[in-house]
Amino acid sequence: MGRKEMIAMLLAGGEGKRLGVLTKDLAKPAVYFGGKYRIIDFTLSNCAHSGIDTVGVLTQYQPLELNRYLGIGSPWGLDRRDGGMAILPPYVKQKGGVWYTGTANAIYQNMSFIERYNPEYVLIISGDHIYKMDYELMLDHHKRCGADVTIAGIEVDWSEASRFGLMHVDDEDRITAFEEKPKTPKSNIASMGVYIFTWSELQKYLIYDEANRSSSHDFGKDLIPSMMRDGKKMFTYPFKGYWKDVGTIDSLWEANMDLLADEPPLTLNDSSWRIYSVSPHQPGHHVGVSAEISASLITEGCMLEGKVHRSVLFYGVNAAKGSTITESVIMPNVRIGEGASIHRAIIGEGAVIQAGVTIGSPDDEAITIVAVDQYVTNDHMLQEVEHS
Ligand code: ADQ
Ligand code: ADP
Repeated sequence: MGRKEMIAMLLAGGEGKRLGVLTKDLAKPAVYFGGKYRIIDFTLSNCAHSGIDTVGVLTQYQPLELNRYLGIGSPWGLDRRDGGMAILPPYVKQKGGVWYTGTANAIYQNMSFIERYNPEYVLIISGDHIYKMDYELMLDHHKRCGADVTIAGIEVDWSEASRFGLMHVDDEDRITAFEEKPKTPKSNIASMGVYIFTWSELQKYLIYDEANRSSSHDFGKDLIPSMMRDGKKMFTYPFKGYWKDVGTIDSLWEANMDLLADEPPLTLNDSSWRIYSVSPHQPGHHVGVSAEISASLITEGCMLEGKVHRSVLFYGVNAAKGSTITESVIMPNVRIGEGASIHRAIIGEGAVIQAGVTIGSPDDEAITIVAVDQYVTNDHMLQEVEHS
C-alpha cells in the first residue's frame, strides 16, 4: 500500500434513535434526503471533491441497506485498488466479540487499517450531516497552526447549542475550552464532529483512552476533553457555509424544506461541487392534467395527478387525483390515494396512504411521520402514525 498524506474514517454506525420509525431497519446515514440522495452522499462527495481517495466506513447498526447502497464506492470515485472505500464492521477477533462501544473505540478497533497507509493525518467525519466542505482547506489550516487536532466549528442558534460539543476559541482559533453537550451552553460555537488529527497524536490518545476503564470511548465525551486537559495544540477551523446535523425528525424535515427556498442556503446545482449518489434509473416524472405543482423538488418516476406545494418527492411517488401534499417529504415509492391530504409530514419509503386519509393539519406545528411500508387507512391512523 502506498503512503497517504491523509485518509478519512467515516463514522456511520450510529443508531439514530431520534429519527424514530425512519431508522428502525436503516442506519441513519442511509436515510433519504433531498429527493435524490442519502444523507451519507454529502460526506462522501465532500471527500471526492477534497482529493481524498481512501475512506474507511465504520458501520454497526442496521448496516445491510447501507452496505448495499455503498457497493464498491463507484459514484464517489472510491472503486480503486490503491486506497478506495473499505467497509469496516465490528468483527470477531481471536479474543471474542467486539461491538464498537463508542466512536473512539470504533476507530481504535481499526487502527491496523489506518496503519496500512501510514498517513500523516486522519480525518474523522460522520455520515449524518448535510454540508459541502473542502477538507483540503481544513488540512491547510491544520498544518499552518501546527495543530495536534483541528475541529471544524460553526456558530449555531443558542436554542440548539446544547445538542453539540461547544468550544471557546481565541483570536488565533485556538480552542481554550471544550464542553460536550452541556445543559446550559456558555458558547454557541459548535463542533461539527469533523476532526483532523495528526495521526501520531491520535494513535497515542486512542490507546490511552482504551486503557481508561471509566471512559465511554467517545470523541466528544472522552478523547477531546482528555487532550484538552493535557494542553495539546487544539484549533478550530471556522466554517461559514451551510451545515445541518439531521439527527432529529425536525432537523431532517427543516433541511429538506431549506432546499425549496427561492435562494436555498444549500444549492445542489453547483457544477463544481456535485453531490454524487446512486441513480435509481427511473423514467422521467409525469405530471398529469389535473396536477398542480409549485415550489417543490420532484424526482424521476413520480406520477402526479394531485396538488403538490413546498414538498420534496423522491423517486416513484404516485399521487392520485384530488390529493394534496404540502410542506412534506415523501420518500421513494409512496402511493397516495385519491383525495388524501398530507401536511407537514415525512412519509417513509413504500408507505401507502389510502384514499381520503388526512395526515397532519394546518393548525398543527408538529411533524408527523409515517413508517416505511406502512399502510395508512382512516381507521388505523392514530395507532400507526407517529408524532415527533
Ligand atoms: P453526536 O452527534 O451525538 O455528537 P455521536 O453519537 O457520537 O454524535 O456519533 C457521531 C457519528 O458516529 C455519527 O455519524 C454516528 O452515526 C456515528 N457512530 C456513533 N456510534 C458509532 C459506533 N459505535 N460505531 C460507528 N459509528 C458510530 C458528535 C460530537 C459533538 C458534535 C456533534 C456534531 O460528539 O461534539 O457537536 O457530533 O454533530
Ligand atoms: P440518536 O442520538 O438519534 O439516538 P446517534 O446515532 O447519535 O443516534 O447515536 C446515539 C448514541 O448511541 C451514540 O452515543 C452512539 O455511540 C450510540 N450507539 C449507536 N449505535 C450503537 C450500537 N449499535 N451499540 C452501542 N451504542 C450505539
